[in-house]
Amino acid sequence: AKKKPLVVVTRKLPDSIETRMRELFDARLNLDDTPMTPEQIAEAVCTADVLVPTVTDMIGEELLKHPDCKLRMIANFGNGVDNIDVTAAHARGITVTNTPKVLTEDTADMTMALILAVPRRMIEGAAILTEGKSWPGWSPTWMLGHRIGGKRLGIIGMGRIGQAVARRARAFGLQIHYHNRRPVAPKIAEELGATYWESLDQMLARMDIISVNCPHTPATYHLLSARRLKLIRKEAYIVNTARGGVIDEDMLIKLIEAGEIGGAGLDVYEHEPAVNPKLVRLARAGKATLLPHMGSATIEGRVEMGEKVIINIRTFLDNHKPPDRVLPSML
Ligand code: 8YV
Repeated sequence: AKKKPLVVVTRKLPDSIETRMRELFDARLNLDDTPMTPEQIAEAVCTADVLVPTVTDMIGEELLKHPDCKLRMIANFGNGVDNIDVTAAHARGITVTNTPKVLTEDTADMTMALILAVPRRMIEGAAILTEGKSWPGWSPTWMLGHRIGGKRLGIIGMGRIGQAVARRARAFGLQIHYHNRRPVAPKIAEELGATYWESLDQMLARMDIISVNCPHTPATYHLLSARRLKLIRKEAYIVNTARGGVIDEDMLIKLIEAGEIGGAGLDVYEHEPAVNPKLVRLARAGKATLLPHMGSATIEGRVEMGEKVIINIRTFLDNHKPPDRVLPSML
């Protein structure tokens, strides 16, 4: 019988996905989910035909340029591919795929949840009851947040997730503004009632809530730089469910501490899984709501991501172009 291609999966995946992978491939799975060390990943790159990494695995140029690298495909379990040097992979003829679309709605739900939770102080309020603090009882002036309806939401990155956020936000009465490399199709802009800002600077200076929904690429690293963060209004909130590296996190912290930005709702961080203790302090002071990278964390979503990975691998091994190829020109 023909030797099955070796597929190395770096993390534990849903059971149904692992079962299917075992049937289809010579699958080396990670059943106890201990993250692979850089050495183990380097070894995998030199033995596997296909690698299935996640956001926690850095697949850099050095690994891909290694003379013993025999990888033919990197089928990322995740939408964002900032963990992979796509250009280096491409230069070496390695196909890269991701798992778009199946996590759009889940990520948009979590973004909307933060857009609601931060101004309305939901997590702060919940903590009063669950962390054994004393509740003085209802009062007309206690635990007041800010109204959502009528406020201006500025979405940075109007791709699939940004648009799904806009759709939700519109139902909550927010005014939709966005910055993107180019405007969305007029039909979509009309459906979303969305105003395009070519200038990110100008948009930032006028928004009540800012939501980061763009990919992390070399071009968007610290897109919200120190200079741009200073343009944001004092009362405004920032929500980030994309990637921590899009925001200069140290400056964000400084500005919230100084009362120059109202607060933040974050699902992602610059140095995951480390979370800057200053952010935790801000959260305790009711100035930040922090989630541990849960944007796409639904059982349904993770199974569908796994199914996408399998389709991409099978199509590739059948010598066809996989549906979710990522090319350097797309970044
Ligand atoms: C996952 C994500 O948490 O797809 C992404 O870009 O951030 C999430 O779906 C993770 O990336 C899985 O690798």
